[in-house]
Amino acid sequence: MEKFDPSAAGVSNGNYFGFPYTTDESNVIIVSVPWDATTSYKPGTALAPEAMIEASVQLDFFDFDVNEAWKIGHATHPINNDILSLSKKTRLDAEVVINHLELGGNENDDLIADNIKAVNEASYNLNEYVYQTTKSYLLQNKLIALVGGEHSVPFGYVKALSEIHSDFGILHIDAHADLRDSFEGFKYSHASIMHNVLDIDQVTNLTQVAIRDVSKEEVELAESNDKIKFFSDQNIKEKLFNNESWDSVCSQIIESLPQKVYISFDIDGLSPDNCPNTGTPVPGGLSFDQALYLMKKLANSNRQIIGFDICEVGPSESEWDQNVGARLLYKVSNLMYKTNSNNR
Ligand SMILES: [Mn+2]
Repeated sequence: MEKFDPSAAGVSNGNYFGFPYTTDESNVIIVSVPWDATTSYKPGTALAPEAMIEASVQLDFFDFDVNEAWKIGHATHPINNDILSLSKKTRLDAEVVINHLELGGNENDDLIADNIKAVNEASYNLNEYVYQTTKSYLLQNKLIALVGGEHSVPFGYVKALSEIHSDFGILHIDAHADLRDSFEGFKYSHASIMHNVLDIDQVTNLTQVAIRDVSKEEVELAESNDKIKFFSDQNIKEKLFNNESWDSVCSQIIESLPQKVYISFDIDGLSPDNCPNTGTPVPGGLSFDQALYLMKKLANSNRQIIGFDICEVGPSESEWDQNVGARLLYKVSNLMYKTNSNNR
């Protein structure tokens, strides 16, 4: 392994954190998915991977929780520009549909049938790309951090994990429940990701945290499906206002999860000061520190973090959104490695 000085000035070499490591010599592979074809409100998250790479170079790499974390080996799987092009093209089809619906049209109108079909086919191909890419690294015993893109992107990754792990839970941090059975006619919409992964048998549990912008149907599904444990933002905050500690709330969240945990982190689960340019910002949410405390407590609970994604970071000129995203990416990558380091 090339020598890396974590205290030197950051190097812009196209890799996350400016690390010099190849995929072969690394334990954690960061896979970028520059995709925001179905975003309904503010597009732009397809450019998050590039922006997070740029912002990540100026981080300091000492981690209070993981000894010499920069030696773990974090490698960057190159950004696939064909995916970015497909996202742009698909977004044009999606916009025709979204505009039609916003003008009072119906999902079933013939006028937009071809556009919906094109979006669904492209999303299917995207899922295949993510599945193939992540599956090949999993077979090499690598850990993977997936960086979106909109929140539809982890489907292929969760599917690949389900072929390696016979049962696992998902810790889903998000302002939204993402439980819609398709949205605006799009089967693989950002608003349907958790509905879609629940169809995977190996996903035995879904623990949703910081949820605060939901439909009636989503709440009904959460309440009626035994797999789902629902920690709404309001419920969490009321506990805190009534003098329960954040530590105690974290224990309740973690106790709802099985031994193997996948983390799906929509950045809008955090308070909007951490992600002002995300696709669908919502007031409320977790502070950055609360989120990190939950991640650390999960890692220390004897559970194994088998993978994670960070989605919906909306790049900004100030670089603030991508700065927060990059720090979260580094911390969760390190904790994931720590919970797996006994068997590697
Ligand atoms: Mn969300």
